[in-house]
Amino acid sequence: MTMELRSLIWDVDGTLAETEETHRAAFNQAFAEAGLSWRWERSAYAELLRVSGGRERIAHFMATSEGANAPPGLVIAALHARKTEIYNEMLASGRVGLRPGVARLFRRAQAAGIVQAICTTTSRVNVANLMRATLGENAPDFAAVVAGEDAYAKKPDPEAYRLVLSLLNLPPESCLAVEDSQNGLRAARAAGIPVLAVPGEYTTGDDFSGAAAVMDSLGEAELDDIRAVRLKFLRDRAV
Ligand code: XBP
Ligand code: MG
Repeated sequence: MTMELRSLIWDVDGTLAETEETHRAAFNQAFAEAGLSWRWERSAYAELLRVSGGRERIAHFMATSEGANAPPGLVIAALHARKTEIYNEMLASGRVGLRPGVARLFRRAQAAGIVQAICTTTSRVNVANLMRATLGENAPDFAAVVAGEDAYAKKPDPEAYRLVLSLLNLPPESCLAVEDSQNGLRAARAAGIPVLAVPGEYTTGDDFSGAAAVMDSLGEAELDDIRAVRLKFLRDRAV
């Protein structure tokens, strides 16, 4: 068993920041601009979030919702590309901040030589702009960033996490993934990675069985607490 924590692998949406209300607003603005009468209210969006990935979410909505008939010629990729532009304008306006404790743990991990990586379903540009808008020059040096465009299958499929592990060249049990959702937890666990779950505003009701620990917030967490979560998980599994 690798005793030392080698890498923290961070999910983005819901984990680093409560971004989903901004994603939702961006989807709705893109729909309105395209002349669509679709509007995703909060309760409907909570259901739609079970489908990870914005393009996949739109396709699922079109396939399953009455009244979601698209006009001929509607291209989901183009609609989603416009949503991404709007989302990034919203990020640049400073409306999204990091969740409590995230910036401190970034700094602590970097100082301790723990490799940090990103494993997300959202686009690479969204990750870069979230970091720019929140931490600017002080964003950590991520050793790997695997984003929505890098994997064929999105979470809960483990493909993105497996890709992170191969880029880091680390065994799964030497890492800890930090995730806010059941989809993310399942993806990381299927890749063999212990998971610290930090449910967010849309995911408090998710089933986190299989997580090494569940914390409401990282606001009070120190690096030793994070290390202890992984070690306890590995020890419990070994007996
Ligand atoms: C959560 C998601 C994303 C966002 C929307 O990603 O499922 O799809 O809701 O982003 P994470 P896009 O893995 O970071 O929790 O529209 O860019 O897909
Ligand atoms: Mg998430």
